[in-house]
Amino acid sequence: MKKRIESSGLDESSILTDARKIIAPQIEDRSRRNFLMRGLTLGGVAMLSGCNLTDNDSVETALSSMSRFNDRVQGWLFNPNAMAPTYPVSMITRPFPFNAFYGIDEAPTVEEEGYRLEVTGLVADKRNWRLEELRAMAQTEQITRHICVEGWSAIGRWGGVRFSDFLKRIGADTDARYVGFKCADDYYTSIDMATALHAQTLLALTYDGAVLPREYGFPMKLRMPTKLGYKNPKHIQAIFVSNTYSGGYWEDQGYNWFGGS
Ligand SMILES: Nc1nc2c(c(=O)[nH]1)N[C@H]1C(S)=C(S)[C@@H](COP(=O)(O)O)O[C@H]1N2
Ligand SMILES: [Mo]
Repeated sequence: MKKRIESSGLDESSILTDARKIIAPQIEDRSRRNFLMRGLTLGGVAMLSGCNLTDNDSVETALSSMSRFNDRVQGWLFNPNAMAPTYPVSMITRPFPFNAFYGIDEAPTVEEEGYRLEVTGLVADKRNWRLEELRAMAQTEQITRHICVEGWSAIGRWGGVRFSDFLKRIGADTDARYVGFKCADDYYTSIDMATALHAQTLLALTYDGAVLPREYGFPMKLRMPTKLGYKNPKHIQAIFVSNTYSGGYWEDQGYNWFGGS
């Protein structure tokens, strides 16, 4: 993945140092403070401030809005039930950016015909799923902000099955700790059960009202507005419920596993 923030001339470590200086005195609870200080990323700064970190002016705006860091923002960070902001259609970013650990031409082509979503681990019903069966379930839509840890964000419109509905349907053990994902391009990640059950966590089958295009993750991606971009797996082939930690593609290279609220 390209370091876009560097090419825009922004200095990542000094932005984070400033942000930590602003936030630290405002959080009384020591374990929360340590947690946030360790996990803070540029994506986190963007998320907390609602600003795109594209140039020095936007960094200034972000830092000054973080100095008004308050209970509402802390609630959003630490409360697994708090909702991420949603936006009007007019604010959708067009064209929506592509990102992966390779270029857009290498995005995998998955054929619908032979495709089966594998479901394994701590679930009552381990059968495979065809796309048609997922399309037959109740569908919902959201317009939310995707925040990439590299310092950009974009607003998009995703539709599909509420992931908590899917977990119920397969009889997942919702007391288990993790849900893991394996993708068609060798990407993988895992999330905590509270986020898996969050009302805005979506097994996305569409983008902007049409079938999810190849580059954005056909046949399906997990869309979580409460998590940074790299926690949102595209081209999902297998889902497993487990009590065993299984990391993720970027997480295993040092990115924060929690990656969001
Ligand atoms: N399968 C897969 N999923 C992935 C990635 C990837 O390389 N492969 N990259 C992640 C990162 S870092 C980002 S920012 C988003 C980009 O999603 P987009 O192409 O829809 O913008 O996908 C995430 N999910
Ligand atoms: Mo990302």
